Amino acid sequence: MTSPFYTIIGTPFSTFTRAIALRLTRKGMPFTQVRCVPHSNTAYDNHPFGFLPTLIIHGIDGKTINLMLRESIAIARYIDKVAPEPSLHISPGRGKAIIEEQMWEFVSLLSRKGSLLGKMEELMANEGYVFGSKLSLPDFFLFPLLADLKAIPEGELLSPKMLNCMEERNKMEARPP
Ligand SMILES: N[C@@H](CCC(=O)N[C@@H](CS)C(=O)NCC(=O)O)C(=O)O
Repeated sequence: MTSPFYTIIGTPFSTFTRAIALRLTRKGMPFTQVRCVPHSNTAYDNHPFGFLPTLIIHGIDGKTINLMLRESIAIARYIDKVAPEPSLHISPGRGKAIIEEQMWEFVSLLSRKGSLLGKMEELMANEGYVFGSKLSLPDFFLFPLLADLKAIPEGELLSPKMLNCMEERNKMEARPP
């Protein structure tokens, strides 16, 4: 058996790490995970600020490289490049999306101020997923955040739209990629 080509550095409790792990799983890309908390020695060994996650790409074009890739958006873009299918990009003209860049815009805003869920909600469609009735990349960033909130008392304040989004996520996890 060949070893997985990728390693994720980060505890599964990290929302950003979970977003990336979910994405790799959805794309059928095997990986190993080194569990560590932010600002631990392992985190600093792999990230200049000691943040999570880092994706270690062990090989490219048959050459061993062990490249460390940081920043969830950069990692998500790399995953999409090497595994374009199943596509998780939004389709302009379908659902709420007009141009594809809105997908990266949503993820970037969420990464900076994910706590302002009310504001994020204003950008979302009304049919289950972030951009409409089709699962797309931003959902992978939103779901771990909602799951964390659901687990604490503040979760009671989640709006019907966000709860619906959680519901869709549960359905997604119940079916194969
Ligand atoms: N911009 C980074 C943010 C990652 C991030 O904030 N990760 C959290 C863990 S979920 C972290 O390491 N926080 C440490 C800190 O803020 O000091 C990314 O997109 O990967």
